[in-house]
Amino acid sequence: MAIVSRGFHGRRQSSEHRLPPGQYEVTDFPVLSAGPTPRVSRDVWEFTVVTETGDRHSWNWRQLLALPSERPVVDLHCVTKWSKFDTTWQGVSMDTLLGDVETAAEYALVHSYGGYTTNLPLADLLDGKAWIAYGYGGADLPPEHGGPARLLVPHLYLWKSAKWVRGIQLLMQDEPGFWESAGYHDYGDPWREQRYQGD
Ligand SMILES: Nc1nc2c(c(=O)[nH]1)N[C@H]1C(S)=C(S)[C@@H](COP(=O)(O)O)O[C@H]1N2
Ligand SMILES: [Mo]
Repeated sequence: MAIVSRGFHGRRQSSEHRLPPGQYEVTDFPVLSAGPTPRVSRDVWEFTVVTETGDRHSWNWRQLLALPSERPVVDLHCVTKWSKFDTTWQGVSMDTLLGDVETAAEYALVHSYGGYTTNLPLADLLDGKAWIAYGYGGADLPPEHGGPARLLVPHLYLWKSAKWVRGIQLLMQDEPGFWESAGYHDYGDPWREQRYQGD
């Protein structure tokens, strides 16, 4: 998959070809949180997928770490216009977590510790496009960037990558999350510059 292998081989693309329209490159890693950083202890941390029929699939911290993990190297694009190239993560693919989940749902509403939510089509969580990430830059994911674990869905603007993720609700109909209810675009493709409703 191109998005994963980009950091491992091949010529680096010049930065202008990696920058979606309206973005500029940063080298630091800005912190953007709508509220205080929740401190979630790994002892009580749990990630739960709830299907449209109410079936629940939960993983505690030990169970998450026991799953096969991947090390995606991806570019991040924030709607506030910064992009950061070649960020290195460790986490469990959503394909692994959703592999045994029976569902007819087409939409997902992601929930975080602290109350943040964001929505996306279920298809955007599958086929190697999304991870529950617990490592960043070779270390544990720091709390301000979403540790213990966050959703990583780098092909969409970064507000879709819910920090302090606690669960995903699978839905037959699309339901807007926190920023989507406040006027941000429902889908948020950086390459089509889908920042706000109507873009
Ligand atoms: N739970 C939660 N997740 C969140 C946010 C938030 O406020 N709360 N902010 C989003 C936004 S708008 C952005 S740009 C990124 C920022 O991630 P960072 O702080 O690791 O750069 O997290 C996203 N995930
Ligand atoms: Mo953002």
